[in-house]
Amino acid sequence: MNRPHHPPASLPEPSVKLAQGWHCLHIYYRVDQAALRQLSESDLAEGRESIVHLLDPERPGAPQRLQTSVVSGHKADLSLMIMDTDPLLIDGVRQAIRASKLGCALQPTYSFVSITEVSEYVPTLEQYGDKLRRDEGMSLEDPAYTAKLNAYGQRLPMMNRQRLCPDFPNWPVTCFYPMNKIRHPAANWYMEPFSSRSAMMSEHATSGIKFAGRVSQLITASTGLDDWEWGVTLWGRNPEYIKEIVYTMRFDTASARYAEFGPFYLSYIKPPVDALDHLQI
Ligand code: 76R
Repeated sequence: MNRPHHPPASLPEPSVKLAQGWHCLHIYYRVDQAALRQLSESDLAEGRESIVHLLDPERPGAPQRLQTSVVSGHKADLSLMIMDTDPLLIDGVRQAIRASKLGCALQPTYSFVSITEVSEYVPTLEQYGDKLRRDEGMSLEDPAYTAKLNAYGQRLPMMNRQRLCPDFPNWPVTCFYPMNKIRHPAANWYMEPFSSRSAMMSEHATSGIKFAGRVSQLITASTGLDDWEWGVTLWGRNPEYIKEIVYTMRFDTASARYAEFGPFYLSYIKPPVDALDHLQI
C-alpha cells in the first residue's frame, strides 16, 4: 500500500540551521615544526597569506564570529572560536586551513562542538515576578515591584540575544573548558527536582554577576554533540580575573557538588597576522 508520509503541518522543514541561535566550534592547532621546515619560501608565504585572509572576520563570506588566539602552554599553539548559523560554513574554515599550503604544518590537537542556548534556568518574566514576591517579599501593588519587573522585561530580550548570538568583548584573554554535571549515585544532578536545580543555578548566577566588567561568559551546550555537556568560554579584562572567577565559582553548590571539568585552554586574542607572527610562522 502506498503510504503517504506527510509530516504534521506543525513540523519545521528539515534543516541544519537551528530554530534560534548559532553553532559553535572551538578548535586548537599545534605548529608542526618539521612540516613547516619542509615548506619552500613561496609556499610558506602563500600559506601565510591564505590563513590571514581566511581568519579575517571582516572578509566576505566569513562566519558570524571568528576569533583567533594564541594558546599558553603546550596543549596547543593556535586557537579559533567560530560561530555561525551554518555548521558547514564553520567546518569550511577548518577544511580550508587543512587544504592551504600551511595545512600540513598545523596539526589539530583538540576541538569542541556546541550550540548556543538560553538555559532552562534563565527566569521568564513570570518566574522573575514570582521570585520577587516569594524571596524579596514584594507585593503586586508595590511600585518598586513593577519597576523591577519592567526593568527585567526590558533587559531580557537583549540578554537572550547575547546568549544566542553573542558579541565578543574586546578583552585580551580567553579561557575555554568543557564541563559536565555529574551523575554519581550520591550526587546526581539529573535526579534533583527542577526547583532545587533552579535554586542552585540562581546562587551560581548571583556569584557570577559579581564579576561583571571583569569577566564575560558564554555557556554553549554540547549534550549529544560532543564528549562533554557544556563548553564554558570566559573572556577576561585581565588573566587574574579568570583564575578568580573559576576559583570563586568552585564554591557554588552547583559546581562544588555537581560539576566536573575537562582540560582548560588559556589563550591570548590577536589579529590573525599578529598570531602568526607570534608563532614565528
Ligand atoms: O545566562 C545568565 O547570565 C543567567 C544566569 C546563568 C545561567 C542560567 C549563569 C550566570 N550561568 C548559567 C548557566 Mn554560568 N558559568 C558556568 C561556569 O567553573 C565553574 O564552576 C562552572 C563554569 C562559569 C565560570 C560560569 C559563569 N553556567 C550555566 C550553565 C548551564 C546549566 C544548565 O543550563 O543546565 C553552566 C554549565 C554554567 C557554568 N555564569 C553566570 C557565570 C557567570 C559569570 C554568570 C553571571 C553572568 C552575568 O554577568 O549575568
